[in-house]
Amino acid sequence: MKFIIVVGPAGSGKSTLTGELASHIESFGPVVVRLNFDPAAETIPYDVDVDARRYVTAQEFMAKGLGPNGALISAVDSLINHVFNIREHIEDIKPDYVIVDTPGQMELFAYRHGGPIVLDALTYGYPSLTVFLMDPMFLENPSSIVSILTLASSVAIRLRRPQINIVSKADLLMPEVIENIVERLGEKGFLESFIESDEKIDPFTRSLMASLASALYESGFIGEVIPVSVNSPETLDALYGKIQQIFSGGEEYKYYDFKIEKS
Ligand SMILES: Nc1nc2c(ncn2[C@@H]2O[C@H](COP(=O)(O)OP(=O)(O)O)[C@@H](O)[C@H]2O)c(=O)[nH]1
Ligand SMILES: [Mg+2]
Repeated sequence: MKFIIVVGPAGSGKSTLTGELASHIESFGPVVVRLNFDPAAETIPYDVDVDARRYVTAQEFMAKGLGPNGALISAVDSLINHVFNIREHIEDIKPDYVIVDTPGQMELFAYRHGGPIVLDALTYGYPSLTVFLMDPMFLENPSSIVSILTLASSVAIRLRRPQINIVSKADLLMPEVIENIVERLGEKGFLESFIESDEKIDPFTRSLMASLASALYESGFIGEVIPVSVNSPETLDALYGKIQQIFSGGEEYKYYDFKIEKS
């Protein structure tokens, strides 16, 4: 059993990808559990196999007087009391993969303690990796790219798992943007020269961005970024291939160093 943890900002396409990737993997034979791990989810675009809301809902905490954000944080924290039962439920199904659909409030995973602790308890003893979704709107300019990659790196630091960074909803991107930006993000010096080309950035911000970009590249964090659209089986296949490649590495698996060698 292997866990694929789907993380990304609200609306980035996590739930849609959970459903479509599960069906895509199942078409090759493996058994996949779709785990809704969002206690505040209202509508879910796939048939949930195991649902955290059976144990905890954000609504319960709102009924006690918390606002929506506080209620979600408390609900995720209190999932720790139910993780054992959720694991038992999953283990009964004996899946090959579990796809974990998480809430979009990034503070849960990038800054707070509760998110990583609950995910560690959920996946304890099993291989797991993170798929981080970046919405196409974050590719519009160098500032957005550097800031979403920095957020992605915060998640990697907190979740401490191999991480695949993808651009979701790739069908919404012009082919030129995929070819000239997305597919080149992992090339040495690409992001720095992209930052350099934006004349509207003041020198201080430019220097900070260039330093971040270079650190993220040198550490291996900005490597291949995979464009994925749920409307394109080829892109789902590319993602599934990367997932299999990481899991097949066993103890030696790469964390995220997928640097692109320029040919
Ligand atoms: N065009 C397009 N839209 C998508 C894709 N994936 C998700 N969406 C849309 O993006 C919106 C947010 O998706 P959702 O899965 O609910 O995002 P979540 O909040 O991260 O779980 C929905 O309207 C989806 O239909 C995709 O690959 N292509
Ligand atoms: Mg969702």
